[in-house]
Amino acid sequence: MSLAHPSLTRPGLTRRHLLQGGLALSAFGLALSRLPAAFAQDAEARLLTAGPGEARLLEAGQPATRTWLYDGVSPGPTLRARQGEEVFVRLVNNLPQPTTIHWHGIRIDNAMDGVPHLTQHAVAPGESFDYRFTVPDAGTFWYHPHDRSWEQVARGLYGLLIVEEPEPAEGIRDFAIVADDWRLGEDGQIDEASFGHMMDWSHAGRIGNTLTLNGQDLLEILVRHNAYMRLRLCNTCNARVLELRIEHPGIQLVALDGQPVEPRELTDGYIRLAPGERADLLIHFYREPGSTAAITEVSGGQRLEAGRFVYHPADRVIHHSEPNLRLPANPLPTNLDLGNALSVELLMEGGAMGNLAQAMHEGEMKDIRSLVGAGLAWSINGVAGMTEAPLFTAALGRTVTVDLVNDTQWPHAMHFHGHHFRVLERDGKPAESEAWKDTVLLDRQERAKIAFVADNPGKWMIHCHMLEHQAAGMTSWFVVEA
Ligand SMILES: [Cu+2]
Repeated sequence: MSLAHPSLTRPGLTRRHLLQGGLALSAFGLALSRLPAAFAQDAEARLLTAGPGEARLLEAGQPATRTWLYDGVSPGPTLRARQGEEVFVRLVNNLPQPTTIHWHGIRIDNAMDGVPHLTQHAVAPGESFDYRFTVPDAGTFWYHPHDRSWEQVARGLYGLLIVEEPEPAEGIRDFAIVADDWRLGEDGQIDEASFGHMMDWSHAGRIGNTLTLNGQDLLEILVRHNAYMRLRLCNTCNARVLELRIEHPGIQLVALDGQPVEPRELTDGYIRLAPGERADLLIHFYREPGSTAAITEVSGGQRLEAGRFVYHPADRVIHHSEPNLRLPANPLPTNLDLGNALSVELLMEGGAMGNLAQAMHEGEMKDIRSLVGAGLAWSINGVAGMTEAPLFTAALGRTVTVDLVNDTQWPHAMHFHGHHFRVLERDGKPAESEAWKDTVLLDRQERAKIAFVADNPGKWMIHCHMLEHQAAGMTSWFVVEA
């Protein structure tokens, strides 16, 4: 029931183990002589293998589902690192198509951001790629492919990257829930026929029919009376905006998108998470032994029980001192110089029931009919898909404000790479939350003004995290000068 937590660094790893790792890699067609120099220097790469596998997503007695997985498990292994440490992961691609890994929410070295055609070549089947970067912020992050992510994420490729604070809180259990909605056929297998279907791409995206928490149909988490838990939630759905309710009183929200927030109590245990978003919660299980608390999903207008906390019938926890989850701030650049900001407008158009008549694509103006023919349905500032030139270029250290305008009939979860931003306004009014985010949900016809300090040099994606919208044109990029 609980996620495996293999450590990223393996102190016990010896030279002999590394050699064996190298030999294993050569079986995939990688000549030993082509291994990077770092490998020969006793560096400890953690292998992470993407490949076909099976997952038991459904209740007992139902067939296993053929999926694509990291290291054969769903969700992929939870990677853990200490804040400021180096992460060194060797992605081995055993998939039948190219792939990459994007480390969502990590303010990363641009070369490690995992975006094909922008920061690296996609990793061909049978090849490997070394991701090596430091993690500046403590918090809850995740990893997933950035090549054909609409297919690869839907098939099960994702996992958490948890960055621990220098001094983890004592007396608080750390637990993570990865939520995904799968689209399965009657046979329990992934509905492959609907991949790339314009109906999904031009509407809400690929909405699944089977919700799992940690790859399980009904997740049961055993807790004890008086226990405290830091619960890390992550929405890895392709497109569903999850509306979760934890039916337990007194739940505190302590972080969003990996960044600490001023703790506040959730109303009725309700939290809404767009694809890609994370929330860290603090729960004190103070009900009586034997109690249960359901975790439900209500976005479809129905109360679907996806998991539950089950109190041990007798056990109680005794604390010698009251646990306190006070998360220290991360070293974000928070000094927004709004007076001298680079101001950018980002207009989102298109989709079903939208008014997009034409858009630029690959340098040509195309009408909606030919756009749809090319699998496109959305535009940013009148352009569908990636452009030669970036949307904007910011000098290093410059504050950037972006006015996001959702002129469509659909919600969009806009994700910025390499930076965290603050939402300053929604529909012209000051935003309620002072959180630092990497993804912001805009409801249909909503506007938001965000701001960040462009302090991370490189080429960075901006895209909708409804993965079908991204694939169908809602994607762009910006440059931060070195
Ligand atoms: Cu979207």
